[in-house]
Amino acid sequence: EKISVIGLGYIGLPTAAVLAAHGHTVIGVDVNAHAVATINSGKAHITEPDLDVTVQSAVASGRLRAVTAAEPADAFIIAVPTPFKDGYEPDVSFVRAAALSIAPALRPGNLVILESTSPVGTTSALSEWLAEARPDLTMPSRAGEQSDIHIAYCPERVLPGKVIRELVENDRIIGGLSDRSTDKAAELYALFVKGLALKTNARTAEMCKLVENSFRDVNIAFANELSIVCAGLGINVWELIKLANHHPRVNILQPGPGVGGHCIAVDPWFIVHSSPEHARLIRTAREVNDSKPDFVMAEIKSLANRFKAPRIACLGLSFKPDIDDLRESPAVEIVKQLALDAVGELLVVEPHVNALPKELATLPGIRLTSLAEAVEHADIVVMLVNHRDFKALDIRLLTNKLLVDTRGEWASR
Ligand code: SAJ
Repeated sequence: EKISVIGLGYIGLPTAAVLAAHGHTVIGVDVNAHAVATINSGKAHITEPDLDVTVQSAVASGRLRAVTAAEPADAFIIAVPTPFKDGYEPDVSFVRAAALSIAPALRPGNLVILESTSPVGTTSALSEWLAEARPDLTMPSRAGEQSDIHIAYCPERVLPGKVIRELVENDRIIGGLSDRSTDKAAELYALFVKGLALKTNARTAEMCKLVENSFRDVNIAFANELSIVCAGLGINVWELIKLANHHPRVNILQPGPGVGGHCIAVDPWFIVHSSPEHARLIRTAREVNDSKPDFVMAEIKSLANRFKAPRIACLGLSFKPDIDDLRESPAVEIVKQLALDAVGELLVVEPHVNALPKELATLPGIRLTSLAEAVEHADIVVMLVNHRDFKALDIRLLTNKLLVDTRGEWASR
């Protein structure tokens, strides 16, 4: 079995490497020549625990090879980004580009799987794009007749930081455009997945992925809203949540500085866009989470006003603890706004990066430093990301400092 993975990013590369580790021949395809060269030299161009070693042995064994143009294979797995445009309209142009790139390589009997988070209907659009490019091949239909190509939607649901393990262990949703497509895709995942293969149709599978992340977003919004309400009422929200969660049917998530990453803050908009009048709760949750950084900023500013030349330690930049991913991070947003508003001297601590990201590096009054130095010199210490290193901080060092604790690390002790 020869499997081609289109898009060698946060999902595609680990998937390609894990398939190769299970003894399959994998061709990874990416338009980024630098990524392709890096992978062929046995390295990963993205950071994820255990990914480097998995890629290295996959390439060394000769089972994983990266290229910039699609080649014939038995199965194609598409894992390209699906961002949104202005007005929150999903942008599926990368899926279309991937479809057009594999079309010339398709042969009867091939299986095409879409893994990218996608608005409902994208798998069926994918089938139409392939049909237009290859009128000589028949595409699957629900009517059940035989087709040359099998097509299914199978969302990835791995958690950044645990990708290699979750790729193998998580249950998979498998939604084909025909029953035969669903079965074919299930056979493919059986090659490396230990979790269950849950079969459905493509539209339900597409919606399922969006719903999982929206569920989390709505629940985090509930926690974030509570944190703002409680601040006004003089109640410690962390203690409150701990107490409420003793109820057997209550499980409130943790408030934070906002919701980051490229999934939970994006996917709910796909539902809102497809059903703007009815997805009211989902939209409001997005707005609540998106506005949380402003609340944190206001809190920091009001403390900073007490000093002539405030020095502010900002602990953490990544979008969640113990990873180096700064994409869509509320912590970056908050630090950036503090710098733009010249609120004070900013001592930024982020043990997972060697330099400030570009958007921060050019701003005045901001520098990356060590935890010890930042805490020692700061008037105000802001906990933005509860990294392991920060949790281990001796709280006696914080005596006489003003604290803004967005993660409940100190406030909940
Ligand atoms: N967060 C909170 N409070 C919480 C939990 C999370 O503020 O109680 C914040 C985090 O700090 C972070 C954001 O939410 O900024 C998202 O973090 P996350 O750990 O909830 O999720 P992601 O974005 O790393 O991964 C999610 C996962 N989806 C779900 O848990 C439903 C993952 O399984 C998906 O595969 C991934 O999105 C994806 O690719 O869609």
